[in-house]
Amino acid sequence: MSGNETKDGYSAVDPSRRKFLGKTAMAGLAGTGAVLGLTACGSSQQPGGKLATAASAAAPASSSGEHPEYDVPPGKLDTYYLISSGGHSGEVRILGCPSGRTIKRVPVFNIDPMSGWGITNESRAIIGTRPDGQLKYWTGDTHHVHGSYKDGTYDGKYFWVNDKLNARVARIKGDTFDVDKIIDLPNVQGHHGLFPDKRDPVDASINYTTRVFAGAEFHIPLPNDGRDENSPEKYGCLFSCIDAESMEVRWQCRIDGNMDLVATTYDGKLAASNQYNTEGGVHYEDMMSAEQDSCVFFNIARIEHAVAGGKFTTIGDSKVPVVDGRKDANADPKTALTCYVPVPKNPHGVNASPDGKYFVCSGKLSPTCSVIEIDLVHKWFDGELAKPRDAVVAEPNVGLGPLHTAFDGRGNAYTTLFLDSKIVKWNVDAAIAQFKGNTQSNVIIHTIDVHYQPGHGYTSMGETKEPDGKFFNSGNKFSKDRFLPVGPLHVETEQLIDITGEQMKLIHDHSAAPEPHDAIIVRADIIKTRQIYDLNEFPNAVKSKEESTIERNGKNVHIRLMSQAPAYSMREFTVKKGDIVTITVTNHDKVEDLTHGFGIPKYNINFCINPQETKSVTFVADKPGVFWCYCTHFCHALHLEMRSRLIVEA
Ligand code: K7E
Ligand code: RUQ
Ligand code: CUA
Ligand code: CA
Repeated sequence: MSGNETKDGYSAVDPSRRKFLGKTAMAGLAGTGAVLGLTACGSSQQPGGKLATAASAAAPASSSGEHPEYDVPPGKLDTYYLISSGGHSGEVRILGCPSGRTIKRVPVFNIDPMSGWGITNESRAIIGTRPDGQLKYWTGDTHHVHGSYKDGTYDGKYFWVNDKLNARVARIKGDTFDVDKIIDLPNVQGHHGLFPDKRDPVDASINYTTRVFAGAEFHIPLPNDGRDENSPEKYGCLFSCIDAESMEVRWQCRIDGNMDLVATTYDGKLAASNQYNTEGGVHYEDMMSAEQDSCVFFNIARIEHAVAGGKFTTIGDSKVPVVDGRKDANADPKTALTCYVPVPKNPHGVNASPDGKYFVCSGKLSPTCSVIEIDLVHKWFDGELAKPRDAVVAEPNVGLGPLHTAFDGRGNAYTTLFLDSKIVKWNVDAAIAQFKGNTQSNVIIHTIDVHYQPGHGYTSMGETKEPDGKFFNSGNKFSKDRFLPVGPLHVETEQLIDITGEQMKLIHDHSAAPEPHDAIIVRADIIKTRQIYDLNEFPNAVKSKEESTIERNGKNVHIRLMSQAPAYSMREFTVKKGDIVTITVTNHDKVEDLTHGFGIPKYNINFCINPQETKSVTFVADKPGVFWCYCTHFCHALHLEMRSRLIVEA
């Protein structure tokens, strides 16, 4: 399971920095926790922190009038949407950029009493329920949000987000920013990286997203049925391909090692994932024992050809075809489904350059970024490249703890340095020249302090063919002294950086509730949202006063309501104790933003209904009495008066 067949390329690495992260140094550091920057994070007294603070004082002040291009004064709109994951909050957030203002929190894998996500029948059907009626899951961990593509740029139709915790994929509609589908990935734990394809690998007329790829980070026994927990050879990780429209899992590919993040090429032919645990280790010491891990490439057309030709197995109860992408089964490049490109140990992050030429794998435990040329990977698959490592065309030293890389479209890369608490701007062509032996090549252009320990960084439109090189946002894992303290846990920071010039300029800090990972910055004109819903989209809509009725069928009672400011269509409705009650509400208001709520005291029910939308809830009327159902969302001068009585007879 080791990916260490070659060590070439190391000659280009500055030996002093290499030594710093040599095996012995690493083991020592690991013992103190310093390897992950934990000592630095806990204290603002350490030198790195002080330096960083001093530097920030000299940074341009935000909204001071000095930089009108960053100002979003009252009454003006942001020019970008920043669509961000929310980590273990389970949600996705939408911010305005450059202001950093939060515009919407989209409930995804969590429960949200404001919208009723996880409470209404419709949302519960999307999340999925168990036979006993409980939600299947009400926790999640979102890391990576990516949008659907058309002609190499966002089309604003869909956004997908991963759930690392319960191995799911959710789809968010770009017109309403609601989730419309959630699926489970079979035989996977730790679904981490996610990326849509950008065009079809075979059919040139399909220049838009039709697949979404998902990497699995944790090895599990396949099948994971309790029999093989002590048989390492039975453990494996699967790479999954999901149909972008139907959201069905099309196929999975079993690999050697694990997967972390995912990237896709602009030609649609390849997807890749960085691998930090090619060792297949169970403990972290094992996971960092090898000098090299890899970036595994998937040849999509070949995999789908194998699936069509019946060359697959299935695992456990799952019907999803699984092809074999392990090294032993893919020794001949000309038929291989996968290509494992060695990179220095424990890489984190793989990002596609907007010119379509390169993938950059950040080193994490190595101070390097590995630049992989896509054409050379294609050459390997064609049998014309001696070994996968030859696809690495640069490996510049960029600083300590490189995690994620973004691009400005002018040939420069911006890498987050977790341990150094910096963003480093470096030039890709210069790095390639240096790797070829040009010692005069100036790779590093500028570095800037961020506060503190950045994870992801991403640029405006930087993951499309239309990068505009205006903004870079740094998602920092620790804010320490940047905001008023609120107890032991501090809020996270995001820092917006101007990348239009040679030097980066810090624009402003904004707080970010724990815990965003990755985000994308999408030009505002690409997103086309709707003002109101359409009554006809909802099969259970209560369309008129005549349809607003109470229907009884044995113990099942269906109360069909309309809301229209400032009243519900029935002033009271009576049921009997023990009845199974469904309340459906259609909001007949037609004005955008005229949303009503519906809360039932003591029944733990609360949701809101947007203009022309229909939602329903079902509960057992187990408590007799009078319950004032009231509008929980401020809607009208008579909002407080907007109520009805639920009467439960003993
Ligand atoms: Cu680096 Cu989940 Cu994208 Cu977080 S991962 S930082
Ligand atoms: S009342 S306007 Cu609860 Cu003060 Cu709302
Ligand atoms: Cu209706 Cu508040
Ligand atoms: Ca490793």
